[in-house]
Amino acid sequence: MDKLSALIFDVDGTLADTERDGHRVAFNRAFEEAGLDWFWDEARYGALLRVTGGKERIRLYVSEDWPDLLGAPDIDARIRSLHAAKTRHYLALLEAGAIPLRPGVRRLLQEARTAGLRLAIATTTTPENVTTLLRTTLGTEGLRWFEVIAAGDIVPAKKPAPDIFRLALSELGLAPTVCLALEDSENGLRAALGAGLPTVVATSGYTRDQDLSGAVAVLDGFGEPGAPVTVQAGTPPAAGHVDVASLKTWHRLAQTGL
Ligand code: XBP
Ligand code: MG
Repeated sequence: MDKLSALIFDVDGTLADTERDGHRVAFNRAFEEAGLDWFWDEARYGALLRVTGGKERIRLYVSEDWPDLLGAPDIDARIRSLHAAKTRHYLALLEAGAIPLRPGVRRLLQEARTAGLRLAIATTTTPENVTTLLRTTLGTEGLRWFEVIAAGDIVPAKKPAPDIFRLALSELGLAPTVCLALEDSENGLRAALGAGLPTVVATSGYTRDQDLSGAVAVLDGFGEPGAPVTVQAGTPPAAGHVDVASLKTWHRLAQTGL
């Protein structure tokens, strides 16, 4: 049976609950700055989240609400420009400390490093969003905890395609059987499973009602000592919160079913 060697983390919704009060707010600020009367409320953003990638999400919105714009000769450039502005606003939110790590994430990362587990990231979001989130929450030292950061447009197909997880595995030089993916959403779970990765899902505000079948465990977060997680599917963590021992148990169960 293969020993667990590495954890591959998703970012948005997994390391931090970034969507409702982070990315969504940044999109709306970019629209306002561009003089557009576009506004994504929480419910609409939740629906648009079915598409990963900020530029792809803007295009989906345009196709639904402003379909005539899709034919404009400069539509690609306008989407890129809007998304660049959105990223600027999102980075400003991160620098202001507006987006903390989810409870238990810092503890779990430190425990994983102490246990000698290698750490990587596989995310759809823009690379600078990742490095800035890590730096503003874990410091420049924390940024170095991750050997691989696979992010954004670096792959042709975004989640639920497995490309970004396959890239992370390739850069780690590891087989999926010695790794565990940590995700928050159905798109992310499908991507990780597509890459052959056993996957633990910590649902976030927008994802707890999604189809998360195939995950080795589905929880409402990572928990902390004294603040146990609620288990939606799979074997509950013995300690009540996610720790390295529970990750190793889930990894073994994914391989043996026992
Ligand atoms: C989540 C996404 C990203 C973010 C927005 O990525 O789908 O598109 O919503 O970031 P993941 P960008 O869950 O894989 O971390 O605007 O930079 O795409
Ligand atoms: Mg996610």
